[in-house]
Amino acid sequence: MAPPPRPVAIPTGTPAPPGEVLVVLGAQWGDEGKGKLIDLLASRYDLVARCAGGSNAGHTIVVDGVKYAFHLLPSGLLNPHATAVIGNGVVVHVPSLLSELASLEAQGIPHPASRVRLSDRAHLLFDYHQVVDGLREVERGAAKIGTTKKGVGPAYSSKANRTGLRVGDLRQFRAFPAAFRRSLASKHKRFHAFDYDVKAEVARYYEYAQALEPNITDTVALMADAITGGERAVVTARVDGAAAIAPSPSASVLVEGANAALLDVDFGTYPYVTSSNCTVGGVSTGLGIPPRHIDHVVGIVKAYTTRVGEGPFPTELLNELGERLQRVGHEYGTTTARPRRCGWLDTFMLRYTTSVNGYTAIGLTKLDVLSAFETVKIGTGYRVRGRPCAYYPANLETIAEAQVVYEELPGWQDVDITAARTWAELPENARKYVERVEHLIGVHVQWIGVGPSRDAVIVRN
Ligand code: 2SA
Ligand code: GDP
Ligand code: MG
Repeated sequence: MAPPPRPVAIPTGTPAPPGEVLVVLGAQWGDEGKGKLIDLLASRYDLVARCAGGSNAGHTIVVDGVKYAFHLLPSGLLNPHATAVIGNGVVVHVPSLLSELASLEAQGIPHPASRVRLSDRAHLLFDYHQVVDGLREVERGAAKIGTTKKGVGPAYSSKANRTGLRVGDLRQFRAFPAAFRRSLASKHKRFHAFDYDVKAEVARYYEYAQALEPNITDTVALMADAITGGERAVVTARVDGAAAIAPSPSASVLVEGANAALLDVDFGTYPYVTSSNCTVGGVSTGLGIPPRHIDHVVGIVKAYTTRVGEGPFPTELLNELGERLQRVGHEYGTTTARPRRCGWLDTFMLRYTTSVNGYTAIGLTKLDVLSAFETVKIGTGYRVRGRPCAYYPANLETIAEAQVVYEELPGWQDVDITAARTWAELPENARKYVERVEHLIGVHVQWIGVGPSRDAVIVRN
């Protein structure tokens, strides 16, 4: 049993000190409500950054009744003073990026395009990657993964195969058409020459190259200046023997995880995962931030569990209770509008993702949705063939056959908690649920979401 958590409060009102790095990560199978908490915290940070994934991600933020949907851009862009960074670990579908920027501009977000810095090392995700994503799913048949068909898997394949093109390649456009044809050729060979208008695609990319030129940056250098600016200046001073060198400007950084721990290509329920590292390691590989500079890791946990796509889900409720969670929680994909599978909270799984990500605090979201139940259950462990599992199993068949051990707690049925803004305003049974969850995970719950809007949150220090 984990010891009771020791609160480590992250200040919320004051600006973050220069050089501070805070990471927000999904702790389950995604759609935990990361976007909303990121929006809440973003006003403290100078840089808001994405480190992994692509436009498969979907974050919804509601401000004054207006909905904003983010896919490829960091949700922190809603903070009008923030600069958004798309790191080298992201796979970038340029038309999606441009249309997302145009929608945000149309919704009145101040000059979003001029606030984006796009890594020259990030890989390009082309339309043909999306075509291949669909073809691969068809080929898998009953064993399909249930991808978003946004081309994310095939784009990371091109990267790992070393046939990919990077954002920086747009800058040497003379070499681009041949490299593009070479990259496409391997997919064409594999999938028997699907229809593709190469000439038109190359012409479009010529236009994109002009449009994006002001945004393309060495974001590794940008991060180094932001985080270790002062330190680097001291080292340079020693090397040069110069007496005084002005330190490079430091800035604070909020890193936004996309997708979630159980969708991580290494730690998730492989092969029913996405193709990137959406756990804390992806922050270092996807932005060039050294691990020792990460100050806070906030895990976002939905008060129950959801999953989109295929794969095992031990606490899934394939009954009226699951349908109720889906209906009350409006559990439909932000990117594809697919219904999300629903079930009780699984703290055995959360202890596993805590061990991988090392959360320093937790944001527990959608507690209001549980007001629809007379009693609420928490999965606390798995038993396989009568024996308790000590660690989260790697093997999918083992996860699929696991019997979940549950605790049942009295609920706070029909008490509307959406107007609560303090801990004391929550019904006693809701407080007991939160306390039990934090005890089982072993990490302090600092934020509690009680509704979709920006202000519907209780901050506990
Ligand atoms: P992919 O497209 O290759 O990354 O799909 C692989 C698996 O990862 C899951 N996945 C997601 N799960 C939850 N939310 C995601 N984003 C959207 C949202 C999803 C949507 O915010 O609602 O709109 O459907 C997301 N993106 C990828 C996916 O379901 C596969 O299981
Ligand atoms: P993300 O991918 O983790 O950013 O999450 P999504 O945006 O895909 O899905 C979370 C959904 O829950 C969004 O529609 C949010 O507006 C909504 N949401 C976030 N926090 C809360 C909450 O505390 N209560 C309720 N009822 N909805 C919430
Ligand atoms: Mg989402």
